[in-house]
Amino acid sequence: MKTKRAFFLEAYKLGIIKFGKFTLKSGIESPFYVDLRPLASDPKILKQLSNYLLEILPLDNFDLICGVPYAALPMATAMSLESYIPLILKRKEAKTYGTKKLIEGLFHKGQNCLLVEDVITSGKSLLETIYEVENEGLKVSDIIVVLDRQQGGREKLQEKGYQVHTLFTISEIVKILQEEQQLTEDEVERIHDFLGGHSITFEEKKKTRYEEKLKNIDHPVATRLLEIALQKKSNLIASADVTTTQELLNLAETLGPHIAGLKTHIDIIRDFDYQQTILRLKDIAEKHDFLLMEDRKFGDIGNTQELQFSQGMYKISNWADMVTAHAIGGTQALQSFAQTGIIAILGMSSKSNLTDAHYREEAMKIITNNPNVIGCVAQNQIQDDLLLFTPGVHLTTADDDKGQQYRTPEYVFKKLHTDFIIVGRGIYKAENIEQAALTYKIKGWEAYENAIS
Ligand code: S5P
Repeated sequence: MKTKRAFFLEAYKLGIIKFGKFTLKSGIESPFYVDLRPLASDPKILKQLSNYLLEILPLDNFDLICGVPYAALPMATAMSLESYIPLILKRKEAKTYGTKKLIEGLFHKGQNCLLVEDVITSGKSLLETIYEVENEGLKVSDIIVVLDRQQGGREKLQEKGYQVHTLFTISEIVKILQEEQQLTEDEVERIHDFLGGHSITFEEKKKTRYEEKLKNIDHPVATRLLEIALQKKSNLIASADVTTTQELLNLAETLGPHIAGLKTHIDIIRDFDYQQTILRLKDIAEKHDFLLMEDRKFGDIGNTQELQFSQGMYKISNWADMVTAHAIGGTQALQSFAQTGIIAILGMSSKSNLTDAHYREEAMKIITNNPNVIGCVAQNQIQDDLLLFTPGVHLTTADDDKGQQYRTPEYVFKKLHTDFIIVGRGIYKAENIEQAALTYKIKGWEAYENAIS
């Protein structure tokens, strides 16, 4: 069996939990909405689910299985099929004719019946079912629940002496989704406030305008980048992941008028030559007024980084306006880049990366210590006195087959409050690269304007 986490992520794709603003039956506004019924529409998932549920139960204790109508009925049926424990069926209302039975199937008094429930909130509907099942002379000792919304139901039932087993709690799920970068920190905070019984607001904080950022950030490179963005109405940084000097220069020349910056991986250029590659690139950058970001992602001790930055054939220190660097080497290591603007790698866009919340928190302490760090590469909101650069942006959000995860410009400006989008294949792999760059420029700017208003 796959891990519980992998199973959840697959099931999540069926749309069983939604995040946003929902009014519950009780009138309360909730930041999430759970409906596990779609699980039954995917036989493979339903079968797997029943096995996960059976795994956590003391199966020898039960003579019968009964689902709380309706959502848990298919789950109870699947569990019965997998475990050979006989199923009984509880009606929502007793028949008004014939036997007037409330419970259907074969059973006799004194048997112990396992109850199955999809979601437990206050526990009220479960208590009703328990009462009705017990009324037929059956015994209920255990209840299995797929998802505990953590709103007191479980405790209430346990106080009454019932053993409640749960496969997932909402906190567990929120943690998984946060780690998978499916939820923003704002959303997570709101959910925790809600679960903690605190009042919540759904107003999203507006993104800070570039003009405001200009006032808060005083590094000359950051200032320049923001000025270019405002003047060109472009927050686009094109990622030039091409492998020849000619392709690199062509991209720079064609995209130049539409971009605020060009991001290079200079070590992938096969025919690199300082004169031919760098001096010409520099000229184009000057002509079209964009900045150069060398995405070297430094990650060594200070002395080595200093050498990698200024020596060798690339001589990055001579030409890059900005460089990317990991904070992993610590505070002093991050001081290797003189006055060049540092973009610290805080969070990565690739699947199963190690930049979790703890890593980011520790990295942030190192980053904020360094006056040359002008911003971060990240997939979450960051503080306002830094610029946020977000790669993994594409208009269609299907991931690639090497772990890259994509989001739309709309999403990253609205949810992450990004300042600059970094787009690679969405542009340089397009049939018409200039048209593609223009599209990303316009979409990026529209998304920015929507996020600030
Ligand atoms: O977390 C990251 C950090 C970076 S800098 N994820 C990324 O994808 N990048 C870089 O952004 C990556 O090295 C590549 O150059 C670019 C994304 O390219 P795309 O083709 O997937 O848009």
